[in-house]
Amino acid sequence: MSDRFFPFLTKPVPYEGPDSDNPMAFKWYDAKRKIAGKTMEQHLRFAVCYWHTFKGTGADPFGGPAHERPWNAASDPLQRARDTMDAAFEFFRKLGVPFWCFHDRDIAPEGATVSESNANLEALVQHAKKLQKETGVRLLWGTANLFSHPRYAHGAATSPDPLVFAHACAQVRRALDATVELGGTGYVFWGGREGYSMLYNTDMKQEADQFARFLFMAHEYAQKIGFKGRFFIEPKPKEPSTHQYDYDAATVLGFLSRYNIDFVDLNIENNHATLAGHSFAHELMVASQAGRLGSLDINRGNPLLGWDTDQFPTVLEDAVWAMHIILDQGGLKYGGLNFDAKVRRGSFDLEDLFYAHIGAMDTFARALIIADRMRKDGLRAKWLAERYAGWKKDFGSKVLKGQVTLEEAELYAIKEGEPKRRSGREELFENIVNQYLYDRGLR
Ligand code: XUL
Ligand code: CO
Repeated sequence: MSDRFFPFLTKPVPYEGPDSDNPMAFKWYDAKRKIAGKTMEQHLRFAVCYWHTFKGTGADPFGGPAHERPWNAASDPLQRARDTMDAAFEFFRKLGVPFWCFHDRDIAPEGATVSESNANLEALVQHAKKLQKETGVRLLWGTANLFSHPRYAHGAATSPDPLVFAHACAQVRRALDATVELGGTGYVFWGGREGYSMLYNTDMKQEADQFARFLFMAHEYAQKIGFKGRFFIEPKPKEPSTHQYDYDAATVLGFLSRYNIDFVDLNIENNHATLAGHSFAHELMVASQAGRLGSLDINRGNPLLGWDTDQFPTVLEDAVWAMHIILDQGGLKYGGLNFDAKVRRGSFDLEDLFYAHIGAMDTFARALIIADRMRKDGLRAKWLAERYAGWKKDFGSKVLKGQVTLEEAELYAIKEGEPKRRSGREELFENIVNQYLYDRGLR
């Protein structure tokens, strides 16, 4: 493998441990280190996202592209796509991540017709296949970009125009082909423009029916071509639509049960959780408790800005919650931790791409160590057992078994009198958690 795009790094990023001052080394992520019976690599299943890291330009509503990338030099769009992919695999290998994720239009340019777009995609999928073989890097999940093209202005699967729906089907069909061809274990549906901005011109029930149908059609096709992975819906409350249909985890779970869809799990993103007015932990917990937490997009928002800033995740406590919940549910079988994050407009050096990923991987590796230790010490399990102890015995357990009527419950209340009040101990628990995060020097 060449050093064509990142010549400043001729070897993969090494693990040097928490005392290292080398910015191009891991302090916590030690891929082969075993924690709770599996290696860090197996637990964390890191994936680099293609769109932000290789297609991101630093553009924002106030200014156009600000990042010059050497892989964008060729004038022919297909050559540019191949160069970008070569750069991406050089980066994956040097960073030492096992997986990557893409949208169809990230890896291959849109053509003038559906057939031309399909041919472009197929050419780049074959290139990716070769690079995957050379590097050992695998595909975590694929998806289709159903939001950038002007035809999707009123939505894709939820468009009022069935021909737009057909175009969305065409893209998903080929993106599924690409995912299967590259061995991906997940396929993501992020709502994009599936939502609305005014009710005078929107029939919500009609659009929900369309979206459900779309999922059934995609599922049927995926079965036909031998897809062995899972579908994931990625909730987001707003942006670009004023009201996105996949608002949050609870809304998506409600939609799935309303249409009896059992073949879709959730891909939870931190910044989408905070846009919905939730914490990352809340969304992860809602999905996990329903048995539907499939994958995570790890990034973070900025509490001072109200939009999807997609910053790299560096907040340890968020990461500890994520790893705690993942360990509690026995891991992520089909999904992983995808960096849906971009470097800031002012961070335009190629080195910044490495610093961003290294810091985020270290944050989650450290979180894994801490969450494992908290679980081994039985911290949350003990707190929950004490708090809900009443539901395990006598009256409580009978209620849960459906053996108590409303009148019998009243009799019990009369007989027992006022309940003994118990403190929730929030401040104490915060102190103990802080000891794990900062004081105990867990390594
Ligand atoms: C947009 C977003 C997407 C999805 C994939 O907010 O998160 O990049 O992750 O379409
Ligand atoms: Co995302």
